[in-house]
Amino acid sequence: MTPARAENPAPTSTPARVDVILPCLDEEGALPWVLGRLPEGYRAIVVDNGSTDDSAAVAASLGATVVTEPRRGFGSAAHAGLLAATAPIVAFCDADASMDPADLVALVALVESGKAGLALGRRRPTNRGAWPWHARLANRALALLIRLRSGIRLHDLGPLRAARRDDLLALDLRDRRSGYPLEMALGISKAGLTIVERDIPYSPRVGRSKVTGTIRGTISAVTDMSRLLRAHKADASRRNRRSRDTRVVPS
Ligand SMILES: Nc1nc2c(ncn2[C@@H]2O[C@H](COP(=O)(O)OP(=O)(O)OP(=O)(O)O)[C@@H](O)[C@H]2O)c(=O)[nH]1
Ligand SMILES: [Mg+2]
Repeated sequence: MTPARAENPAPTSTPARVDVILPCLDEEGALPWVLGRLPEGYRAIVVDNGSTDDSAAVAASLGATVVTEPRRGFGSAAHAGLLAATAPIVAFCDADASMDPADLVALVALVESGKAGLALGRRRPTNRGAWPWHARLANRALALLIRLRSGIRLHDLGPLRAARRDDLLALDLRDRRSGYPLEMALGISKAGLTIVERDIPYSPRVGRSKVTGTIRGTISAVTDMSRLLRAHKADASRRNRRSRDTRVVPS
């Protein structure tokens, strides 16, 4: 399989403070606004995941680092971006203009100050068109399932997020589809790091909806995540049993 490839890495003289990974599948219409909203000192890494439009050329012309990841899937694209990142803090943002990269500043501050191991943007829709009812319902059910199966209390496994690059690499994430954001949250929590949420505005995307805008996409995302949660619960029970079995009994 062809490995991910960085096409125009950032100049080495000005290392970025934050690398922003933007998984991208046919987002040429949204990229100009998204890339224009990046805060100072943040580098855009656009991971082109087999776009058939001009996403890669548009991103490169606007100064973004473009990584090509031919293996399809949100997790594939996100992970290729993580492997290409070099800044101490990495952030993730959808490339569809549904969220504002400027909102990353608050999330990055939480990570830099040590208050969060993983800072998540909790999506607050700006109007009724921003988040279809089935996606909102699925998200609520997922948050409840996460709480029941893992004890992690969060409202939204939002795609806008920030963490330390080294912490994420240490998780050795394996999911390459929609389960990637959940696997990250479960891994961060298992590593004893704190997850913090902050509200962020969520607007209607630019361009055609691919995942949550379709019922099929939502079902496939929920299936991926349920599988991960089952595995997490089984792993936690195994670890509990093992620690009970190996407990030293005082004589
Ligand atoms: N769906 C999908 N998105 C990908 C893929 N690779 C990269 N992406 C990008 O991942 C980001 C999130 O995907 P979206 O299509 O916005 O998914 P979503 O926000 O759940 O749903 P919609 O915005 O309603 O489509 C976007 O920037 C996509 O362009 C992939 O294989 N599938
Ligand atoms: Mg979207």
